[in-house]
Amino acid sequence: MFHASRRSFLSAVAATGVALTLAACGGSAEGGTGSGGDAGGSGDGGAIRVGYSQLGAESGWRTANTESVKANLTAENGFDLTFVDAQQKQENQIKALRDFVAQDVDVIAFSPVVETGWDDVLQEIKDAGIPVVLVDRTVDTTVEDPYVTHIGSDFKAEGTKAGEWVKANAADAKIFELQGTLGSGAQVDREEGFDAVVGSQVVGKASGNFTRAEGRTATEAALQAYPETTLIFTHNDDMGLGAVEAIEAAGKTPGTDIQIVSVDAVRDGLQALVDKKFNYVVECNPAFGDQLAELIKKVAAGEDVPKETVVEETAFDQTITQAEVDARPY
Ligand code: GYE
Repeated sequence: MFHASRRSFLSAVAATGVALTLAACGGSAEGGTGSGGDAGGSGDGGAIRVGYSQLGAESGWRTANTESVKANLTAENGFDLTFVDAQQKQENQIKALRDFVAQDVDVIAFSPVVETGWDDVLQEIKDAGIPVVLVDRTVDTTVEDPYVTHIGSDFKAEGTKAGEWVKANAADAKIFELQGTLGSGAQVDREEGFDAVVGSQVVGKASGNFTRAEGRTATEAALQAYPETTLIFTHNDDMGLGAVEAIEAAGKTPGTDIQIVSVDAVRDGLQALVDKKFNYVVECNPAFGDQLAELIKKVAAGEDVPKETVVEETAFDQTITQAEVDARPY
């Protein structure tokens, strides 16, 4: 099912109390780790060596997610983390994954920037017998059983929630859809969920690559191309905040002239709700580092884990208070 035989052996050894001998052997491979790593773990004492490829630092969500991962995969919690940021480039991620294979880490965790294009590297990881924990976004691959477990959001359900709010609250809306990184699980599935409810009202679509700057430029172009737009569905808060800038620069009022429905619910997005510039925000929860740490421990020990862990999320409208926004941890 998954390729944890070596890990099962490690855990069995640990359970019988000869872990120290084994850790000493493992220690001889020292020096292979640390490229881009900043966790400072020494790798001794039986720590679980995790190679983590984060896809980038494109949004408030991603920053919060990185903080949550780093706060939980600590040396004190028994991890030796090598964390590498791919700056939203798939080739950087593939390189990091190959480095992790060369370092023979215990577990590889990664958040894939797009869904396709992973076949070769996933096969290499599988051949090396290193278990993969997929974080946040998903993959679409021909490799069989490419990962042991996935933890992340139900992006389609997020899109559906957004669509249902529009259907109930802005039934005649003419919608511009501000898409995330094209080909990413978050874009593909949010769009599918949303469009299944109100897709017939979508007058135009363009990608803002999940960043504020590109969200602004895409909206500037959309205001010209689709002047009939009365509502923007943005696949994340950062692009929505860029849209606010574009709408205001065009002399219109976001939240009123053009309503904004968003996903994420980072503090800046929720502040825009209080300020009546956003109308509805579906939560996407980035703070699952604690659950991830537990999963990785189990995977490293060869224990059974669920194939899917879906993080819990809610949604917010303009009834949110300033106090709630101020209490938001990210
Ligand atoms: O919604 C967006 C980020 O994959 C869930 O990526 C994540 C998305 C998140 O850039 O802000």
